[in-house]
Amino acid sequence: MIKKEIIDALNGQLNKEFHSAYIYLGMSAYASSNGFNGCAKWFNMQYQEEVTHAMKLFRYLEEQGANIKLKDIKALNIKADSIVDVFKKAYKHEQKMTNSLNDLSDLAMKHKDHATYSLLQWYINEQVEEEALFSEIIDKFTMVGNDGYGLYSIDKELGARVFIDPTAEV
Ligand code: OFO
Repeated sequence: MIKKEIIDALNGQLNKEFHSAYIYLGMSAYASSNGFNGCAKWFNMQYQEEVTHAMKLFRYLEEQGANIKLKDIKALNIKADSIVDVFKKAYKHEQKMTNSLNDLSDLAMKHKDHATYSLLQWYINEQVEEEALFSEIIDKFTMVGNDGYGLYSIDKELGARVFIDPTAEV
């Protein structure tokens, strides 16, 4: 039987995943309104990915017969100086998500909740990929600086992203 402290923490994480989706949708809007349509598409895919993260947690809570709480999602206002600044904020956000998942994993361990611990390892591995992805994009933008053709090329490359549901069973 899953413990109340774990359910509360997972409900908190559920809210953070939906909030992440919201953040990326906001970043997508920032990118499109600043002429980076490829980046807008890329952030829209990231938004969709975060929804799948949230829904994986949602299903787990359901399977555990836990009381699911859908809390308020904080309003947001993306302020950035440039497109690379947006990706830097996203990278920082992912680092915060990693810390949150690590704390949750510690909690599951403390309660000897192996099922939740095992679920959380999926998220933690996913975070390694996400952080690497953001860091790689930031490096590319840093490399081109303000060069118009460079920015255009990165935007085009990011716009080619195809959505793959990371939670889909293979
Ligand atoms: Fe990218 O954060 Fe979800 O887990």
